[in-house]
Amino acid sequence: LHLRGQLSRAVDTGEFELHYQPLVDLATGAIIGMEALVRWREANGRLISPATFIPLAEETGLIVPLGAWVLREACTQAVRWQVAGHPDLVVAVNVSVRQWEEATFVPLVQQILLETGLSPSRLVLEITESVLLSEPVEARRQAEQLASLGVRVALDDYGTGYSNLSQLQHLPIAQLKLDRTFVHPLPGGVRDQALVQSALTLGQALDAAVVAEGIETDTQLQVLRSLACPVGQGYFLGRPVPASEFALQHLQP
Ligand code: G
Ligand code: G
Ligand code: MN
Ligand code: NA
Repeated sequence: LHLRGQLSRAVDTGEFELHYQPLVDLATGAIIGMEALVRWREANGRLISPATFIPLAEETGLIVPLGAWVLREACTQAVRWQVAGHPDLVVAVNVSVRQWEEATFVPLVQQILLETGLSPSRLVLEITESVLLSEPVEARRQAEQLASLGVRVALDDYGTGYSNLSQLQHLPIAQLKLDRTFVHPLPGGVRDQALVQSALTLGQALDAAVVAEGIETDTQLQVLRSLACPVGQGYFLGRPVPASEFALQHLQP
């Protein structure tokens, strides 16, 4: 109850910041973009993880204004970096079910693209399979609207949800983000690699680039490269860090 009040106030006073984690082309090692991850900086300087406050923000509906702030801030930052000499960077933003189901979600995305000047093709919206659960037809229609704007939709935490292949077949997804539970056991055994391979095959069938999440070791990276996984993310490639640090670590000319 106390946290709820603090969260509500924090949305009003803007106590949030975004950290950015690199998305890497595994064949070349080049940075292709970054995922924006929200953090709550309390007045005392303490950082609170989204794992703590996102569920509460979803419950209370505060995720709607918070999510709009995240989207606007991430697009603004992406344009800054593009203008600073990295025109091809894409920015990935997490969208919760509650936001996705707002009737005004697509117009909001359009408005933020217009305001910030970010090219629609440089924005990736990460949704989870849970958006398919309650309103699969509506989810598909909305994903098609976004795709027709040129915005790309990624399926986050792939492999942990309940979507079936026929639902995925009709969803215009540009990226399949393979959950880190499939990356963690690598090199593992034949079965572990076969699961990753099956996600890569599915990605090809759906014309969606597979992003391996949670790469923490060089060995995991090498296995994924040998399997020709196109994109990776994880602590071994770069931790989520504030924008200034991201630029120092990853965007040096
Ligand atoms: O960054 P971290 O691993 O602590 O994030 C924990 C969880 O919070 C992840 O599931 C991540 O997707 C989610 N998350 C991080 N930032 C955002 C955000 O801006 N919006 C939403 N909806 N979820 C986020
Ligand atoms: O649910 P989603 O995939 O958006 O979650 C992203 C979260 O995963 C972020 O909170 C980020 O901090 C976390 N994360 C990113 N890279 C790694 C990693 O290599 N290992 C682990 N355990 N978590 C990671
Ligand atoms: Mn994500
Ligand atoms: Na994930």
